[in-house]
Amino acid sequence: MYSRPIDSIGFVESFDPEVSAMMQRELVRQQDGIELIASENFASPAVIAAMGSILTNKYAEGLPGKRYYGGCQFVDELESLCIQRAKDLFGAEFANVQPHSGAQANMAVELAILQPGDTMMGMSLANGGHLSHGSPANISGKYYNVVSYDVNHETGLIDYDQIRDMAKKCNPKLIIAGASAYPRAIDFSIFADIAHEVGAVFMVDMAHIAGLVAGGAHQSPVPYADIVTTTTHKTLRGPRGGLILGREEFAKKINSAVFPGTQGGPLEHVIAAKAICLKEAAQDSFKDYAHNVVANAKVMAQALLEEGFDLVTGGTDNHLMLADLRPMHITGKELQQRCDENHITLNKNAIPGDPEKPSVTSGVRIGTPAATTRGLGAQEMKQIAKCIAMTARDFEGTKAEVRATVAQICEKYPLYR
Ligand code: DSN
Repeated sequence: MYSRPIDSIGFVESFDPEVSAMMQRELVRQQDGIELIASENFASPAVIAAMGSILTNKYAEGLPGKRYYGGCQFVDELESLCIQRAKDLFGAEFANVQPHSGAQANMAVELAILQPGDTMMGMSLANGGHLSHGSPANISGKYYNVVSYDVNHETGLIDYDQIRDMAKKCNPKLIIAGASAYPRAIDFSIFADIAHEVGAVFMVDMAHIAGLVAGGAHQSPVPYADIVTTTTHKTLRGPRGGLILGREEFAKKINSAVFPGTQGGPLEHVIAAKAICLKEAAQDSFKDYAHNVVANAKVMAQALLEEGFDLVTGGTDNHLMLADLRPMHITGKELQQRCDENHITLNKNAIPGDPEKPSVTSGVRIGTPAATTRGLGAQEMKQIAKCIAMTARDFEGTKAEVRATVAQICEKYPLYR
């Protein structure tokens, strides 16, 4: 996929060979390796071109038609188009497309809904949640009273009854659903019921699954949640950034919480790229892509199980899986490093109840969004699972064979050439 040249590196070279050489090395790393980081993807040349455009020159604090600077007539058109595309794609009443990232989107929602010290619930980071869902290390954990929920450590699954009990006890003003490392479908209707039972605002962070939602490969949270946040660069395959969707009644508060609450000038070049990615995600071919991501993940999960890996929850419903490496007698840190050396990129990841520290971990997270964009299918998923198993079991004895397999797959599915 994307078999056309990326010209920007060559263009930079004439002005700054040092930076250009670094960009070139990163391009070759992406081309010559297999990308399995569940939160990464390959943006289209049009998305990349918009990000590297003259739109970066414009200041535009405020919203379309209500800016604090002159000369905003064209970025107004652009941002309005992006807002409309976001609302249309996800069926939302309201959209703010300015958040610079998913964490900024979440921070803005928390600022809009909560006062310092108010209670919120979110999935703990150690169990697959996200820093911005109330980690003590994040502003969300410092400013608000956070009651975190875990997954069941035996099954690896979300325990909705336990969350309901916790919510009834702590009476949160905000409940967040959504995860960075949860391999199963999340039932947003149950979460919505719980939130309504306790009078909480219900927010879903769908960053990881936004592309699956857009493509109809995961239940949409939009009909159930009051507010939905997402990044645009994961399964949605757009530029690095965030956006917020929601019910109209929250629009004013959220708009003020984004600007001036937590951000200054919006990145109109990134907003242009978001508009392009939202158009791409509305195409029929994107539906195929989203379903292929899930199909590839299922094949990869089955192949890993056959290779002797233990998977948290026993498999996957979405784009990722979490391998518990304890039966293989290797840590997440060690397997990540060995895979890096074999040009397979994945990340160490805590498993529920992990006895290892976060910098080591007993697991790895494996995702199929980027490899699927590149065109890889079931046959390659099986080959890659075998490569990961060989890397875990006998790194030195198999590295030549693994690297040859990776090179052959990368050659067959060119990227940005
Ligand atoms: N860093 C992202 C991930 O890898 O899931 C979450 O923001």
